[in-house]
Amino acid sequence: MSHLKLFVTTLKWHGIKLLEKQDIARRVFLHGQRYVSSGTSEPFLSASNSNYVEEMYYAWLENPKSVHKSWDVFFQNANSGQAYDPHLPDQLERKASFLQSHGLAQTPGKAEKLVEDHLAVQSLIRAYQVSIRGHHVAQLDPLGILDADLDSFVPSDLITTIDKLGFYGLHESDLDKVFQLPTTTFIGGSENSLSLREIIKRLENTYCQHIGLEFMFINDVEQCQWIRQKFETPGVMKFTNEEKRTLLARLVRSMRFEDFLARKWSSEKRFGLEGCEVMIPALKTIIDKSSEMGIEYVIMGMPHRGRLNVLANVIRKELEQIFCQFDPKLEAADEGSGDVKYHLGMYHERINRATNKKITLSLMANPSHLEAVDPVVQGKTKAEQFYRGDTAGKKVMSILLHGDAAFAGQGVVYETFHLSDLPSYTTNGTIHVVVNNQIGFTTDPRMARSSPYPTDVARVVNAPIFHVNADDPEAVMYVCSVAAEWRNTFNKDVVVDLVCYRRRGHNEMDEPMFTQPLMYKQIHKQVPVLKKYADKLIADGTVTLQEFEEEIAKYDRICEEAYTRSKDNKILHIKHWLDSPWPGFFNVDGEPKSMSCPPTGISEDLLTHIGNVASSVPVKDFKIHAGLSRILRARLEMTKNRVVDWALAEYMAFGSFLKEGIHVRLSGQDVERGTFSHRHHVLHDQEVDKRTCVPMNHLWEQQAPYTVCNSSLSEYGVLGFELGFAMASPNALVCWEAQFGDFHNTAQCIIDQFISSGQAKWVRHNGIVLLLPHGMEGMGPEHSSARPERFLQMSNDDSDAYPFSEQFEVSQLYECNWIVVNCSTPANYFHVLRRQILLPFRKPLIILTPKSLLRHPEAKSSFDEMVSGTTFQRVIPENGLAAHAPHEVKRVIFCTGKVYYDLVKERKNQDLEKQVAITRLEQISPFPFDLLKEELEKYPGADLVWCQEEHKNSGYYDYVKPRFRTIVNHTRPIWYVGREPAAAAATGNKNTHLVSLRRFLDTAFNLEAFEGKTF
Ligand SMILES: Cc1ncc(C[n+]2csc(CCOP(=O)(O)OP(=O)(O)O)c2C)c(N)n1
Ligand SMILES: [Mg+2]
Repeated sequence: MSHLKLFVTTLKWHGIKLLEKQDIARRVFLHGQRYVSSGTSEPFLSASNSNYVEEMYYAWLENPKSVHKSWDVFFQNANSGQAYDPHLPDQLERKASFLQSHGLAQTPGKAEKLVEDHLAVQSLIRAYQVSIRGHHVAQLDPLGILDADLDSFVPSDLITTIDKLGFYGLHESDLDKVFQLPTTTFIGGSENSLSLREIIKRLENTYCQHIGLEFMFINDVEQCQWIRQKFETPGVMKFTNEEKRTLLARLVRSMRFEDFLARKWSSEKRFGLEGCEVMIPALKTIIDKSSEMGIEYVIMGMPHRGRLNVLANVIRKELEQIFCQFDPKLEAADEGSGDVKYHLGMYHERINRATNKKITLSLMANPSHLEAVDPVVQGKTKAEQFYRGDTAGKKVMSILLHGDAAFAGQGVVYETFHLSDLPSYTTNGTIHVVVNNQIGFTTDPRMARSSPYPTDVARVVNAPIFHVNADDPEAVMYVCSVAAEWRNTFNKDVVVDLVCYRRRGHNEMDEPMFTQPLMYKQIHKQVPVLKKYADKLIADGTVTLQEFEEEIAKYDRICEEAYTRSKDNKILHIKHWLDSPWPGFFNVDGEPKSMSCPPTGISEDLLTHIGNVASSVPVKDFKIHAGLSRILRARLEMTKNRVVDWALAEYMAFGSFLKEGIHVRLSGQDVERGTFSHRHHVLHDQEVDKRTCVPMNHLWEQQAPYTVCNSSLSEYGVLGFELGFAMASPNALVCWEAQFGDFHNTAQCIIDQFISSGQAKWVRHNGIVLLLPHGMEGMGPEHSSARPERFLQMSNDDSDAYPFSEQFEVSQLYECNWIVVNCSTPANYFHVLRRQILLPFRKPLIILTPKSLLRHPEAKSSFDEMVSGTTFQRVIPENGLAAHAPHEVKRVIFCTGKVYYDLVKERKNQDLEKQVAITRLEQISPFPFDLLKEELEKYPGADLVWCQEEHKNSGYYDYVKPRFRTIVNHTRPIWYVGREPAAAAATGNKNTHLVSLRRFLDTAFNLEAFEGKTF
């Protein structure tokens, strides 16, 4: 407003007399997107039909680039408060003389009033449109007791009563005056002008009824215009009788399903949807509309509320499968923990009745942890798009459902939104549906968030937000269909906020009156939406009472019949609830096709070829940095010498997969170069901005694609995303790398709830690889430990038993929940990556990766260790002098990872190579009982030591100790050598670090250290 006033004042001040009514009509208020198309090409003083300051000003406000540069400069000056900028009067004077020379000078008072009135009307229109305006007074709450935005304030510039006209300098007498409408509104439909009375009426209709729109923060004129057109155009919300009847039938299903469950299992938790039954037709509308526009696959993620209803009435899971879940005697057919019924996923292909097209629907299984599934859904969606070549998201899309409290409170929502527009993470628009029942468990919104709406987080990505009163089913359907169109048109996220209520307590056992007495008094009086809508349709003759009752009876019958059938179901097959089947990967019973793994080595030719490409710049006229040239030369040299370092070993593994048609994706913070500047998978032209080259994608003419992508600075969101990506196909190696291993703890929920336990809960395999840089190198409490102890503690292999079987190595991997490795050689890193795909099943793989070893001269491997026939070594036994005379060996030190190199050096320094054997544990979990047993038995006279550089209460000790003791049948001790227990993962003092290293190395080679000690 202040800017407008400034312009009006300034115009007056210079005595500009302009614009008679007809000219305004003709020249100024022509409809269409004039300022976008012509405003950009017409300079400040030559505009013939865009010479209206205010309109340009609005256009400029929305997008400075949409107006000519001269306007831009003009408004910038004005906007920065330079009302008396010497240039401003000049410009206006020049403009005035232009207008006069074009015969636009008019009687002063009249013209000024006219301009002011038109400006006022435009301001008024904008006030309704702009965020925190119209939706502020919209009647969004079906209960009518709370303001959906936690604010009872009505903006003073909204005309909700006629006396507010004064705010704009308008009077009641102006109400019947006709005003030209600006191009930024569509309330006129085909008319260009309307009376002020009609303008207000239509604005209130659009913005202040059951739909509240937030979109004016979007700085894209086209998108704003699109939304205005969709909602402002008179008569847009008309439904045919057929559509109304379908809507009613869907509401019947939604409501009667909940009623049925309540009747049959009145004391069972189900997190009913009562109070938001409209969600079912809402989702169906989104799906119908999207299917109509070409979508073939919809992937959904949702919390507890209404989940069973979605399974029954959206995905169309057989009702008996749902009902039998309520039987406490149902036996589980599958191994693992299983999960409660409102967490299970589902995958279903069917014909969409509205469009007669095939559609696949998948609801992802999820844990209780609210919103954790969001990035997982996005990752899976991205993968499904990727494998279909659906780069624009026209075939596959995701829908995410949220609770109001969780949407506002959980940070992963924000992290997920920030992935939405990143090239390697975008799903080309997600439709978010919020079940905004204005409560979270027992907590009031006023205590649950600091933002006006639960949906404000979506504003960070400029997603439009459509609030809608859930007791107005037609408004909801309209909003949902616009949301689907929006996604299809702009491929951006959109939020539908279903403002509703929760008819019962948090779950069916809860008493809500303890904490929300007034709200629930109102809720108890609330007429169910189905009744309200049915009454309306019966009253207007769309359906008869009899038809309505028949619809209800029909669905009730369907439920009853399914209920009877459900009693025959005695066994629960969680496999029937898989959200991501992998056709052809397992045998018909869902079991692995074998229990063996072929050797993981590759031919020498392949190694050489990959090494050569990894050392080259495979595109012409591409100038790389001199430092990088040196690195590539060193790679070439290594390839010639048939050796690899860590980075080259990784190259070999990834490259070999690409040849075999296995897609490889590496994601995480700064992974393209590598945190430690060792990887360099993306080359950057030093002379052409943003020109890059990924040599890995130039290995063969026919190869699978390699995706390497720096992620946003998120762990929870990005790891969840990659986990979801890995779910889509078993034929891909999907790796997530933490910047430093310890940062994985901000993604702990994904690790605990999905990666560690996902298969046990949901019989769903996942082969994701976590690369966690780890090592105690004096870098301080952080940047040191990837916390291997946490992964090991969650490993499910039994410390007290090792069931040997024929194919122990592979079957042990099959039984475990994940694999934890710490490789000490590049070759072994290569093999473990290769094994990940060559196994006949998928398991998450946690790799503790090195930092200083990346450049350690000893940490290199020969091609001999990687060629065909070679395999991953779970244990690398001592093979030096000690191994040749094992009976003389006094001590065997078992260790893992980098400390091996410190130990070998120290042993040499102390000349103890005959007395001390050092054996490396490369696969820590599942524990290689078989190999270690052999190794232990080889040195009968030696004492056994576990040495680690981590503190005693961290690292591996607590995991390996009971397992070693099991192997020796508790007859021999396994002594600990390493750092003392500590609260912080590492010291921040370099000297303390070195002193403690010295101390434990001394103990490791002090052959009397444990003499006389008992265990
Ligand atoms: C991360 C997480 N924290 C806490 C909980 C416990 N919890 C379960 S439901 C719930 C309230 C959810 O409120 P809202 O998101 O509004 O969904 P509603 O139940 O109202 O549909 C809470 C706090 C949880 N499941 N997940
Ligand atoms: Mg809620």
